[in-house]
Amino acid sequence: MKKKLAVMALAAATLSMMAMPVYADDLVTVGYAQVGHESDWRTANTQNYQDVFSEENGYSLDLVDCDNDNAAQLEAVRTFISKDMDYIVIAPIQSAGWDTVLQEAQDAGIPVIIVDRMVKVSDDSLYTAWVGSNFELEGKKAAAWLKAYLEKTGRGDEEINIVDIQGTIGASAQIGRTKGLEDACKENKNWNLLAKETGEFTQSKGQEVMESLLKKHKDDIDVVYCENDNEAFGAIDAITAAGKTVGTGKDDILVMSFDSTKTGLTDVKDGKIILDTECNPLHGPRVEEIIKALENGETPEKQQYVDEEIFAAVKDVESVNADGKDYDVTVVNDKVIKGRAY
Ligand code: GZL
Ligand code: ZN
Repeated sequence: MKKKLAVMALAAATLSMMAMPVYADDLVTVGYAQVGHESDWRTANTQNYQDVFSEENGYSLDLVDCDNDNAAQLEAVRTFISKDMDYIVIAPIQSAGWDTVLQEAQDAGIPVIIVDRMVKVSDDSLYTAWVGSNFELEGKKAAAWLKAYLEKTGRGDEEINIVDIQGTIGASAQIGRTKGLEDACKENKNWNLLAKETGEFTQSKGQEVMESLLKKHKDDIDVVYCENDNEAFGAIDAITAAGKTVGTGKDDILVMSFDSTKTGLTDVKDGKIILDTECNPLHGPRVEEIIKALENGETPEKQQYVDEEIFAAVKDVESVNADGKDYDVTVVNDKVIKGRAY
């Protein structure tokens, strides 16, 4: 009887040990220097990292919202270094200016994973891996769609006046999307790029810039190329407030956008945005795979691009070709929006 009691006591003690909360020193500590909270895309990206790098998944996530402020972002990274975090993740507001602090992280022996946008560094051994989007390809896809759409609707030879509401200047997302459009304007002699102005990836700035462009270019604007959905929302408000129409027809201003957030795709379904090129914010799981590989002493892939589609309000163009690859165009309806994760 005594022996049985002893066994039961041991079992109870073992069970209670297993139920013990995971102590901080068991968690993998991750510092994430996040761009800010400027857009719906950014909100989805932040939520995704909080979902993936949770305590129950074995992580302690220190996410700092740097509010689009470069100095604050460098400071956040230096704080992570002083806290000796296991991993540092950076979504760089700007591409430039990273060599020094990345060297400091390397000297401290902390692997750095760059996500979303890219850094321009003298030596890419300064970061361990990168997961993000090919922004120039996004721009090429959007421009290829516009060319096909104009041809399909009998406007292939028409003079087309375009304004570019750019993202945050110096962000690789802005650099790539602007380049995709500029190169297409060089190729298509009848496309005129009337203006490029930053909308900071925000709705309020997008509206402000659109208002000033309408004052300056009056009825001459045919296409507004917004480098993210929040700018497009602002531009649409400005266009309609000026008594003009957005849409898909010859007399409408055609609004193009990037991100393909649910709100953006709702405007596509309603015909207010004619084309929305996806930029996928949900790369938390890819980053977790990289961290798991590093935890196991493996070497992760240096660069990983996320997969991205294109969404249209009209069915005239079924697919586009960019960088030698064909991309199907998805016409947006309620079912498409219901199936979207962000
Ligand atoms: C792109 C990302 C951009 C989004 C914007 O990967 O960096 O920043 O397109 C966000 O919505 O502000
Ligand atoms: Zn703010």
